[in-house]
Amino acid sequence: MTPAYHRLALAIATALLAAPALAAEPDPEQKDEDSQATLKTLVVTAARTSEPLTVETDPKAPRQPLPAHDGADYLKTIPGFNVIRKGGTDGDPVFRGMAGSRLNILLDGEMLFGGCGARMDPPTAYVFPESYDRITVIKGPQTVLNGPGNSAGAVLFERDRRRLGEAGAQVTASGLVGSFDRNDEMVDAVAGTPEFYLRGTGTNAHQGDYRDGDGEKVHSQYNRWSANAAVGWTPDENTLLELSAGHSDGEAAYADRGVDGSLFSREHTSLRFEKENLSDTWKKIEALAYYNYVDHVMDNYSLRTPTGMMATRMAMNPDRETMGARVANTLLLGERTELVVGADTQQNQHSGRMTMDQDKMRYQDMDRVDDADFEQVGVFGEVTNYLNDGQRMIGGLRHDHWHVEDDRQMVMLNMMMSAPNPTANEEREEELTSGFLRYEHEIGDGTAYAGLGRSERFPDYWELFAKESADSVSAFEADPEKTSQLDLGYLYQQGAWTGSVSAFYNRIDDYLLVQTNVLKPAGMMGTRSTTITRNVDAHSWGGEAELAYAIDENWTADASLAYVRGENDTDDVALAQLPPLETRFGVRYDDGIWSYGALWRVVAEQTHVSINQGNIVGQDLGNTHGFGVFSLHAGWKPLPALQVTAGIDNLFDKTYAEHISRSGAMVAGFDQLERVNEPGRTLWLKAQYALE
Ligand SMILES: [Cu+2]
Repeated sequence: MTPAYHRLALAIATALLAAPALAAEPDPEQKDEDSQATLKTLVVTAARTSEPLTVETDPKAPRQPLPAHDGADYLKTIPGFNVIRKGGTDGDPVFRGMAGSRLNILLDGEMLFGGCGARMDPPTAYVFPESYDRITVIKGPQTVLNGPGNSAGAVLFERDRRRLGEAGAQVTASGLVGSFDRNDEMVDAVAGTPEFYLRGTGTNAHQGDYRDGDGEKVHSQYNRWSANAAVGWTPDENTLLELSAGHSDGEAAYADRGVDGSLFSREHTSLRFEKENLSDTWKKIEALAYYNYVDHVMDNYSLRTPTGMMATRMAMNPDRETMGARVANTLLLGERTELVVGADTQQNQHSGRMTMDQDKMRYQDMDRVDDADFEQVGVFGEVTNYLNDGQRMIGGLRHDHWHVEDDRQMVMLNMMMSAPNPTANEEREEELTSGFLRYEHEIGDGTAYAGLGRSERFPDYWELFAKESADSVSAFEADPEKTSQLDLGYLYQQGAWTGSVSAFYNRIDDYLLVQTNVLKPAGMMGTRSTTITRNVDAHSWGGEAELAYAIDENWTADASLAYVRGENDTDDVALAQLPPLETRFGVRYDDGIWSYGALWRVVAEQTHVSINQGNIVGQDLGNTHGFGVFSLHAGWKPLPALQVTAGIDNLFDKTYAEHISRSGAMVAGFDQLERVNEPGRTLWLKAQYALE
């Protein structure tokens, strides 16, 4: 579907779905409650920790700074998160300095892996946040319910599903305009009866090339759209069966490399079944089966002009097909003990094809060649035991079986050279165990917790297939990474004060380090430079702290801090790609109708670096200076269901780059940047409407 066609389809869908909504007679009490739930926070500047290790945030709420319409940028308002910037969108989320598959990203329970060997499409590149109802972050290896390997944490993008109280419809719509030709549109509509519902969601987002504080243009334009439909059957209060399907696509310019993304297509289908209160003991069963297909094209001609060494039109077209399923049962074992027990599995197949001259040989006419096949089956159990009203013990254990096949006959050493794959057709199996135990205690007006967790993470596609090893052109034999972590924290709420501290210390055995600019002998050619994966031992520690104070009924002040420090113990150097100390100060006025506020984000210098070392997304480039960014926002809520917000991000037009962002590439028509700079002064205006 072309974007124009898509926008038309979106407009028609809105009109059709809005019609019954206007006719439906809403229950005034319910309306009020729901509208408040939908449009509660005016502008999110720092999402708060709600319970031990958990941060929940509403993706439909406006946030500052204005995020790109993708999953990674929305996480930036959560202390501890950073994004490795590559261009205008599709950045990689990093939590406490941990990137890639150290952070499990689940889309309504589905596992999704990008196709790009050069990591242009992290899972969050396929997320359209406003089409979800909730983003939840669970810090640390302190749950086993959300798939294998979440050593740094899990991020859940979720939609609410509930039985409609009466026949009718609910529509939420929003529109946003901003600097650099930015415009976003979203509509999310549910219509039905108590027995059946139909939900349709559509999003569209566009941004032109932004300018940094110096007025320098950054190659960063993008277009993204998504369409989702779900049909649900809810025969009674306790039962839900839903079939959903969706398609999304986009294109994005990259400032950090020689190609852009001209296709980010995702097609998915899922079937889910949920039943509650099956018996006094069996409280719930959830079952999910899903299919995800990701098709990605990167080229040097769709969004730029091929020049220099790469003057021919080149394209690469990887894809990945993922199928998965999950079942979980919640059992009440006695009055004080709850057990969640289940299993999950996923299988994914990756393939690729490429052309060095699209004019002579189109990639579309070539066969796709399989290179990697992953299979994982896991079983898990998590117990919560309420010792008494103020004390809980929570523990979990999971076991994963992995089977991976190396389908590559040849390994590409660079665009021109390839070598026979020494691990061609090899298979490997791995049995991995993860678990945790946590104690939570309510003391006075607060909750304290301490947890010990261990996560065994199987290497991902990028570590295993997209890199070489130190002594071979294949890294297929890299060892799994083992993280042992202590999590400590305290949440506090009394009178006008709210606060929390989450701290961690970990030891990581066989940390999968990715190192660039490694020289290897190349026969007649002398040496060549390559990127390798190797296992090292490491440790890291740090945490986040948040404090908010309600000055009076309308005024609130808040502050947050995030810090992480780590060492690569094998090489006795800094653990690379760690963001520097970051603080945020906010002040806000909100009388229910009018609101305004300010955000001052201050980031320290970072000198604790290891050049050329890092993760599957980025490597350290060197030290960075600190910076401060000041932003203002305002909101108006004339009706419970209507809200208009606006903001000026980076008011003083500061030129700066995040420490972990990628280095700038040579792009014809653009100045090369040392790092991909963040946008300069950005104005935005957003309107949201919730109709029942
Ligand atoms: Cu790519």
